[in-house]
Amino acid sequence: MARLGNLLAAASAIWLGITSVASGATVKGKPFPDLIDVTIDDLASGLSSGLFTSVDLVNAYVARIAQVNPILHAVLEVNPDALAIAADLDAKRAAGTTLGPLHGIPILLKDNIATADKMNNTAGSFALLGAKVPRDSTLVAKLRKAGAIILGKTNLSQWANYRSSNSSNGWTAIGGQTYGAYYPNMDPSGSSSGSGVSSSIGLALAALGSETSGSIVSPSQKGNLVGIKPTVGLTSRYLVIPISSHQDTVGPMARTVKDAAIILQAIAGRDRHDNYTSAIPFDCDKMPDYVAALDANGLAGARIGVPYNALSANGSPTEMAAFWAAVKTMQDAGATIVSANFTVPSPNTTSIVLGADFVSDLAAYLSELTYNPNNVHSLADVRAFTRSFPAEQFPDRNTATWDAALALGYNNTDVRFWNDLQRNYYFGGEGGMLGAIARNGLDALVMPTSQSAGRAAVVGAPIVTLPLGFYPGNWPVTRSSRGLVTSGPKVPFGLSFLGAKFSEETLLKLAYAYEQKTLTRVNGPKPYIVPNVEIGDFAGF
Ligand SMILES: *[C@@H]1O[C@H](CO)[C@@H](O)[C@H](O)[C@H]1NC(C)=O
Ligand SMILES: *[C@@H]1O[C@H](CO)[C@@H](O)[C@H](O)[C@H]1NC(C)=O
Ligand SMILES: *[C@@H]1O[C@H](CO)[C@@H](O)[C@H](O)[C@H]1NC(C)=O
Ligand SMILES: *[C@@H]1O[C@H](CO)[C@@H](O)[C@H](O)[C@H]1NC(C)=O
Ligand SMILES: *[C@@H]1O[C@H](CO)[C@@H](O)[C@H](O)[C@H]1NC(C)=O
Ligand SMILES: *[C@@H]1O[C@H](CO)[C@@H](O)[C@H](O)[C@H]1NC(C)=O
Ligand SMILES: CC(=O)N[C@H]1CO[C@H](CO)[C@@H](O)[C@@H]1O
Repeated sequence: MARLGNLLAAASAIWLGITSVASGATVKGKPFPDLIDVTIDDLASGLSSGLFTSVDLVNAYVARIAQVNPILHAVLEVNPDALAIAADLDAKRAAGTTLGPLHGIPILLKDNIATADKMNNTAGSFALLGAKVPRDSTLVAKLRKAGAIILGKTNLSQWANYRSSNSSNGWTAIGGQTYGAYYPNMDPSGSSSGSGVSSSIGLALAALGSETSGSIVSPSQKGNLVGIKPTVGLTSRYLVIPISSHQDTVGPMARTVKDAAIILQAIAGRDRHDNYTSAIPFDCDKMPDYVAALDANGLAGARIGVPYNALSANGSPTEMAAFWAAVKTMQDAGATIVSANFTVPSPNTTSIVLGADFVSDLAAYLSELTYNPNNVHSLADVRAFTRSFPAEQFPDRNTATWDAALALGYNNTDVRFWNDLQRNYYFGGEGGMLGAIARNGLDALVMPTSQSAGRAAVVGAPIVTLPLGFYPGNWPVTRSSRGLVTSGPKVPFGLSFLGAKFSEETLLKLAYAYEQKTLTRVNGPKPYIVPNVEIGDFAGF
């Protein structure tokens, strides 16, 4: 039973704008980490020792969502079956069965990853509200098999930021505007906005996001998080609302490298429903062990490249100073730092690949629906719906991205698409990061996360981002066109390790070593808004 007084006190503290960081939390009198800091290992040991149950955990997370969602709009839906699933997993555990490393652990999903249950999968659009899929997305099936509780769906930039040229990060017609937790009215970045915010303040253990170009790494950095943007094809996209089959990928957004690695392990692997997964170079039953790869001394002997000529001359001096300090930290930890310039320092990244893919890939997703309440079968249908449905806020938020995709007049089966795709592969490959890695025999490249996404995106290569630093407490506030705070006091930024395709094991090893040396997240400033309901408010009553 929730302690109502406690909940109300917490809610009013938040309304008054008081930072309410709980500390020294206990469960049944025993010290236990706050849910903003808790790890999978912490939860697994609390669950297996009987300190609390998954039902307690779901109750605590649902109460936390209720505390902050009226302000942050990070969560779109809570799974109405979450408590029943938790009770079932508690019963299995009591009977001696654990399904896997995520047994009884609540995870949130970006609202473009479909589940065959009572929840919707909308990309934040009323066009898809009420639509049904034939089965769980492969990712979700794998999470359930590992024992995870799908706690709910997170808000996002609508259509994963593939609709409008003048919308805002984290806005959807269904969920409204998501805000980041490190400063009032903060731009959460996107498009996995709600996943980043939820993971940053512990509305679940972690969340999944998706990335076409920057949509995991960018909101991860704004949430002071570890984000893995896997190689395209390492994780299945079946029944994930697409932008681009050539660039889309799904990965974890978590608070520690180890938690992110555990979740990646659960979701990686081949899927006959997604042909790109057949590029996985490992034997089916011999996927890498991403958790065993973690090594606190993993930087010793590593060759790390810095693409000097691809770093932006306009990069923030605060971020760049932190970046060069991080490079020095890696060197001090035994890494060899190599100058690894790109042969094409600033490519023309104007490309029709996403637009042409979207025309084909969206139609393919819609054709999978077993119930399609608004009868949308193509991009043209979705565009017509959006422009005529008032809550979609057209024309204040336009459909310029779709207008351009449709104006192409062709899709990704056309030879003109092939030309552009090859050009992209050159910019990301020989002319960009993959060429620099191969020529210099590197384990990874490093870049500030705000500059890392584009080159990896066009070639489907992986990135692991983790906390690098924060803007100083007296930093002036800057705002985007719709008034969101884009930078300001204590707003976090990240460091990216970029690697060859399917090199996640190496990237995670390096990121873990850097994390353990620096502990930037735990030592840094806390969000301005943190729910203060903890497991102890539920366990033992
Ligand atoms: C999904 O959308 C339908 C239609 O609006 C709504 O009735 C239902 O409550 C939603 N599901 C959840 C879990 O919120
Ligand atoms: C995968 O490729 C095969 C052969 O090209 C094709 O028949 C099949 O439809 C593809 N499957 C998907 C899910 O795209
Ligand atoms: C790499 O690029 C930087 C910046 O453009 C330049 O100063 C440096 O000389 C280049 N290094 C090599 C080895 O070409
Ligand atoms: C950039 O690429 C696009 C797409 O191929 C092309 O239309 C445009 O002319 C190019 N721009 C420049 C400056 O080369
Ligand atoms: C893609 O283009 C081909 C060739 O014009 C066409 O036959 C096909 O219907 C198009 N597919 C979609 C989803 O628009
Ligand atoms: C967004 O763009 C459309 C035109 O494409 C315009 O009508 C609308 O006013 C713009 N909204 C804002 C807030 O600028
Ligand atoms: C779970 C939850 O709080 N959902 C909310 C998402 O945002 C919309 C619009 O702001 C609310 O109506 C929902 O209640």
